[in-house]
Amino acid sequence: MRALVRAGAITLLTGLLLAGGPATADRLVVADANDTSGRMDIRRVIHGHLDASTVAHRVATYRRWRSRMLSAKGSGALSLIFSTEGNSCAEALVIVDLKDGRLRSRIRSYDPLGCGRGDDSGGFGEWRPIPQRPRRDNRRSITVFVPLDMLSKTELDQYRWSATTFFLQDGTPCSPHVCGDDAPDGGRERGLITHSL
Ligand SMILES: [Ca+2]
Ligand SMILES: [Ca+2]
Repeated sequence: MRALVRAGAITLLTGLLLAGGPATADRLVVADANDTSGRMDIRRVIHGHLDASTVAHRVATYRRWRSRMLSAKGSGALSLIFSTEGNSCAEALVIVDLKDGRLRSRIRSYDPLGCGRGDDSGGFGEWRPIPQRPRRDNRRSITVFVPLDMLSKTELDQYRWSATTFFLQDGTPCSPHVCGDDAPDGGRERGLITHSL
């Protein structure tokens, strides 16, 4: 709950869905400030369900951007970080990119021993492709799906997550303070949003 308070403006919407299907009450919208420059400044993050076994995470930005920003030659990057074990550590990382003209997402274990350092000191797992491809809802948003059985080997009653973007300006890497955004602010284990299942 503390993460929710830190997140700032929060709107709870019930009876709505992120991605179609039967009505559920678990959709959460968390606003993020217009707090960085560039096309991938996050405006809000939203979670919900695609179906009973797959959770959905929408990242909406203030400005329009093309999916090719996420290609190998593009100037942007989008990742989601997940904490599934009820502590302050993050255990899973999802990245989204454009490969052969199609958006894809992949997941792997994240910082398993570093626990908060966000580096590879604990080693990373192998990337595993997520079967459900990300969906562009419009030019300002994207929804990333994650099967719960890929997020955790054990059945979850909740998990926590955040979104991070990085991008270049004029082809030159710039300060993370200028060219990256976390939502909620703080990102990583400090600003994770709780998704109760
Ligand atoms: Ca922002
Ligand atoms: Ca932010």
